[in-house]
Amino acid sequence: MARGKLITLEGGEGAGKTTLIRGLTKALAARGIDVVVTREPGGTPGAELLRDILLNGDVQRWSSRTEALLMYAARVDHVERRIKPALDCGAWVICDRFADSTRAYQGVGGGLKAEEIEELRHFALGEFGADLTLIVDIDPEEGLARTLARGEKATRFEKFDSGYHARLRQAFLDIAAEEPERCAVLDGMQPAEAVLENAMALIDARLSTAA
Ligand code: T5A
Repeated sequence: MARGKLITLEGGEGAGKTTLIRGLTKALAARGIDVVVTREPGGTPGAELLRDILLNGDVQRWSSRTEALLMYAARVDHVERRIKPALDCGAWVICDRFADSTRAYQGVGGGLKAEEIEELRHFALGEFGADLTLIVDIDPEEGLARTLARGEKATRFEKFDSGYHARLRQAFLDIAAEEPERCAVLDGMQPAEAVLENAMALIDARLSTAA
């Protein structure tokens, strides 16, 4: 059986990743592809426990270094117990955030050096990585407004100041520019239907969708 594909979605707060994943899941399933949807931090029982302590509580609850280690502890559990087994069964895994979020949030946002995060990534994952990364780009003010409009409690990361969120946006765009073979940028300010259409066009161009 052919190995599945790993598609990761990245971007700032409220960019529309979860909404896009719903559309992608339907569109790919309609082609007969077995789709597994998951998220980070989280995706396994152990990683969801780590998600809870990472996202809730005081903004300064963890240093960036501790956050990076906890994100990677969750990620290793997720990759070993959920993502790799699904790929081995031929499923396409769509993951809401992955390693680029650590580069952006704990690296550029939190002040850790890119080399330190790269060492951690290599120790944790070796050569394992996404086949395609869709970066949903949005004005951070709009993204935060969308998340606040849902009326849910803000996560620790949403409480950081606007300068932090502007740096994150640029960090994701820089990652896309550094790795154009793996990454593509989508305009998240467009209506959700247009974002989905553009994402499917990229998938068709970059990945074989023959089930
Ligand atoms: N984190 C994560 C790190 O710091 N390091 C790491 O290594 C990792 C993996 C996760 C947090 O953890 C941090 C980053 C995050 O802060 P989360 O709650 O999962 O926390 O946060 P997000 O991933 O940002 O998820 P959100 O749900 O907040 O945003 P989404 O999924 O991008 O957006 P979505 O689809 O839920 O849409 C938000 C709202 O906008 C509407 C939707 O209906 C919804 O109400 N919407 C649109 N409106 C207009 N036009 C469109 N195109 C729209 N698309 C969606």
